[in-house]
Amino acid sequence: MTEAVEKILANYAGESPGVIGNLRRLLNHGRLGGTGKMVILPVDQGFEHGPARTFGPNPAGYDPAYHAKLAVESGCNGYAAPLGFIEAIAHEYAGAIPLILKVNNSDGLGGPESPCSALTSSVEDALRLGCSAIGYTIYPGSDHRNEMYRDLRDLIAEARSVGLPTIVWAYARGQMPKEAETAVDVIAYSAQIACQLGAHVVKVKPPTEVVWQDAAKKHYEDIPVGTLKERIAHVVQSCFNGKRIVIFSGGAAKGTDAVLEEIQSIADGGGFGSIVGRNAFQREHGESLKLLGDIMDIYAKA
Ligand code: FBP
Repeated sequence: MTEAVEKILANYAGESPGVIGNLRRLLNHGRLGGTGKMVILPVDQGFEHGPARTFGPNPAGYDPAYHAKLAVESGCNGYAAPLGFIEAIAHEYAGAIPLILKVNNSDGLGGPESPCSALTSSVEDALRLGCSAIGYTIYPGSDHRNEMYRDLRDLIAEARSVGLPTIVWAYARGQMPKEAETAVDVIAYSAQIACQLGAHVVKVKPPTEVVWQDAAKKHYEDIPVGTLKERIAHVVQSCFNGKRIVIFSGGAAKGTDAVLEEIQSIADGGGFGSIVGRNAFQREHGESLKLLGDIMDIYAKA
């Protein structure tokens, strides 16, 4: 037990021991175990973007075993994936690394206006597969957001009743242009919604300098958001003043320097960590191990 982890968990007082225990498991596992920071490997892009876009750059990734092994070898805090990928590896990896079952998913074959992920697995599946948490995506900005919020309310209640925490992917999309999805006000707002819905861990994209909502613009005159470090700090503040864990996604594959520069800003801004998929598993095995190690080193020093 470390002070850093226990300080974070104190913000979850009132939760059931099962939920707190699984959060402790996530925070204490892997190379960053005990630091209060976390790096998770998410591999749901096969469902979200399709197999060729996802696994084409590194065909070893068509095999579900590849990702669980990568998550363990690199020392990630956890591994998140939809039902099929978790079912394929759970017999070997449950207990070896915290598994996170992504219980809803959206394919890339529908229209962009009113996105709504389908429920693709259950809390019962998560228990059966030895998972430490469930994951769920909301799309604030979609016409279907209220259905998603209602489903999430039920899922959090069910997961909590059996001691599982919920990680919420908060992705604004739907009735807004692409640049609004990552606007700093929209990211902070989406993160706040996830916290208000009862998320134990929130996951958002790194925000840009854009402020999208007219009603929010004048308030951002007084909030420093000129640098990524400042924007991260604002998102952390928006997650109950740092009392909820918020982690940031890696995004589409990019150069190593760009990835590490972004991670440094996330760490400097007080972010709790990263959930890096494509930038990890789309690289050749040795390179992805090196990059994940370098990412963890940045958080370890934060
Ligand atoms: P990446 O690091 O690959 O961005 O993964 C994080 C993630 O949240 C995945 O879980 C999810 O499939 C993906 O991002 C969604 O990305 P996009 O918004 O580009 O569809």
